[in-house]
Amino acid sequence: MTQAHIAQTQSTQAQTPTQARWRVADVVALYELPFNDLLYRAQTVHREHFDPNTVQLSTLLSIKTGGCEEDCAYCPQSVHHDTGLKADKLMEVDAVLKAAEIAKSNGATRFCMGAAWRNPKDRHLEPIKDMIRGVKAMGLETCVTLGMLEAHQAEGLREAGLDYYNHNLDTSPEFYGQIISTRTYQDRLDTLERVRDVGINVCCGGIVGMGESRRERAGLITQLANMDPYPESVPINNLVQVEGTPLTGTAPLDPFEFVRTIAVARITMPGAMVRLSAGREQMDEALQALCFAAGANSIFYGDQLLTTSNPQAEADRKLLERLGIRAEASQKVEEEPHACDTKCGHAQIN
Ligand code: SAM
Ligand code: DTB
Ligand code: SF4
Repeated sequence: MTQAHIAQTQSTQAQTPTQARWRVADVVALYELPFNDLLYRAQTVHREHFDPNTVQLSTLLSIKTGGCEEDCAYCPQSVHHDTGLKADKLMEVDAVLKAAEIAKSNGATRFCMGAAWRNPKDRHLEPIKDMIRGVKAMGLETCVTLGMLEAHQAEGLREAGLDYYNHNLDTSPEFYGQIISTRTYQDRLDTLERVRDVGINVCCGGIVGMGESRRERAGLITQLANMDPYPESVPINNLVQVEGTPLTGTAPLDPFEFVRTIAVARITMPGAMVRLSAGREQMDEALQALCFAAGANSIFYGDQLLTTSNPQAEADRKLLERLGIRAEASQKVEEEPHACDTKCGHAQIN
């Protein structure tokens, strides 16, 4: 692909994001640009769509940890791997809301709740809907990731006011079989379609550093960018190697290749939140700064991801300050009760 073609495809994408289709070769061509050219393009696109000096702080909470029957090779929560992780049952609503209050008081504006399930049971969704209503009433953006969903379950989450559903493609269709055998790529696409159909924002990304090739990384980005429309939110995780998982010992990804992945995600999905997700604790500050320069505009904030650790909140605040990056401002919450059908007395969010 020529430079002009890249520019043209990019501008078409910016105007009509649901129509432009990317070929894997186009995305590989972006990866192959000289590093500075790639960053320049990503920065240009980023500035057209976002304030480049604002980053969203998102706090993650594992509301149901471990004991998952899926065999995802990267995941410490799978029963197929002996990682020594203790399985817990679903957290109580009050405990989750307390954690969200703390996240908010620390400056987070988004709260993501994750459960180690292949799919949720209907009876699990009732307390989860209360969690969503409660977190939303605090003025926090809500996201949950619970595994595969049926249509009526997606509808229930939408009724509870869920802002985003996270469900990752994780990698390219070609590499996928080496990572997960217990559910198919199509299963994931089906869940994403159900989420999209009910009008919940789609949060969908993947993991790099699992031993995939550059073409396979480009294959993941191509799949994401060609969704119609592309996801509103794209988490890019760098594999966190956990002892006992089959991927422990995988050769770490070249850090610049990680930055390139962020940049390519930004260029191909210009209006998406590109989230610098798992793996940040293993990155030094200069590398994280490059990720922001490449168009990442959200991080997980707080000392814990789901089961693994994340940089200390204080260290993150200092890093952002040194870079002149502001945290996204929180939403205003009015004092009057909203029309919650549980008569819970939650405040109304503007
Ligand atoms: N069980 C649900 C599912 O798989 O959709 C939700 C939770 S799952 C832990 C959410 C995502 O976390 C996975 O899709 C994967 O992208 C990411 N993840 C899990 N373990 C990881 C690891 N060790 N390193 C990086 N990302 C990881
Ligand atoms: C996503 O893409 N990354 C987050 C979130 N979505 C749920 C999860 C990262 C998990 C990292 C490994 C762990 O802490 O267990
Ligand atoms: Fe289960 Fe999700 Fe972990 Fe896969 S990634 S093993 S589905 S918790």
